[in-house]
Amino acid sequence: MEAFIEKAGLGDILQKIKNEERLSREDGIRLYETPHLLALGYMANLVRERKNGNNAYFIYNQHVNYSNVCTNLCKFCAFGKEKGTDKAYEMSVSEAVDKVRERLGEPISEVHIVGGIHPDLPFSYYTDMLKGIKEIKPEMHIQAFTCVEIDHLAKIAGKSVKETLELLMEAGLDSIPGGGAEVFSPRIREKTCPEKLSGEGWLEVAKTAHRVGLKTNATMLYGHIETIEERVDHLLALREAQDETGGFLAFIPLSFHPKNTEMSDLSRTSGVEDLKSIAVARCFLDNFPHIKAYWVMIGPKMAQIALSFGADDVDGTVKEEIITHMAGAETEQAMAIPELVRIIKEAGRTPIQRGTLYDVIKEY
Ligand code: V47
Repeated sequence: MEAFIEKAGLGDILQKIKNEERLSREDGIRLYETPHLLALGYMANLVRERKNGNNAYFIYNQHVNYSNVCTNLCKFCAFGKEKGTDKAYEMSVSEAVDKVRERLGEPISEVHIVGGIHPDLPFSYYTDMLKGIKEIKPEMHIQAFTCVEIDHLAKIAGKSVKETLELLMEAGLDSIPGGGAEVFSPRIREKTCPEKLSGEGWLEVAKTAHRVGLKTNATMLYGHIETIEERVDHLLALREAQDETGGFLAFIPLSFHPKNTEMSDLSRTSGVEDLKSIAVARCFLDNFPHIKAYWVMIGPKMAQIALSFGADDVDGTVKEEIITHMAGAETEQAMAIPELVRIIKEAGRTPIQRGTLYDVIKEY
């Protein structure tokens, strides 16, 4: 394989990876551009096994999308709806808490809560939801509100982001999911989500969260109108932020789903693009402990193969995924643990059921 990588013109990058040297922006671009998928995968796997051995993580989690009402109405999103329109919905605090109550009998360790940028729900709605969940299940880890939502919550609370995060933590917030990052490039944001918090703003919220002791994830929405350079710049910005704070747990590339969006003329991402996004991220983000292949977006079969291309996590049981399914995902809305264990074992990896912070709950 190493002779093959040499022949593919990537020998210098292989050397850097073996020596644990940091890749440059130019290296990142070359990795995205290479047609030699196996060469890229081999290098990503070296990093993956160095960092995570043969472990492949999953989590017993549940998603709750409390409302799709959104003032941002991003062009790539099929989930967000204007308030008062046909398909707009919002749960009351007790309806959101009931979503957790309905499944109290299951050993779910994490609830993942996100919604749109709602124009008039008060700050107390969010803190009451967190408190309500902790009241009925104190041990539940609450991973909630993207950096974009946190920025909005600070505005409605009339407080700084730091103070807002502290209030949310007091109410029960344990960590922050990686959504809303999209592509940090101002060009892409201007064209696809002009109303949304800027890339710089997103990174500032994430770093503030890290400084008050919250772990967060990071994502990148790929496969629409972004260039390879813009993808690498996104990874660079994340790597720099991680150097500063060390608070990111996992990076999750999100494959663009065009159906029912204003960008529905675009195609779905290909398998090669999906694997490249995982593998380049694994090679480039040398300071991120985990790379997640989100089976809901790329399908369980691709997530399984991704475990040999840099990924060490496939997300989890999920249940009731809405955001990707509104945009045409054909995957299931949930996966049971025996199925997650089976696909991981068949990939030759050791299935580890984890908690949110990658604490080991059970090895299979
Ligand atoms: O914030 C929106 C993206 C995100 C589309 O942190 C779309 O562990 C594809 O962030 N096609 C929500 N993507 C999902 C997300 C996530 C999922 C799983 C785990 C974690 C984690 C985070 O999905 C949104 C947005 O960036 N998105 N529309 C679309 N049409």
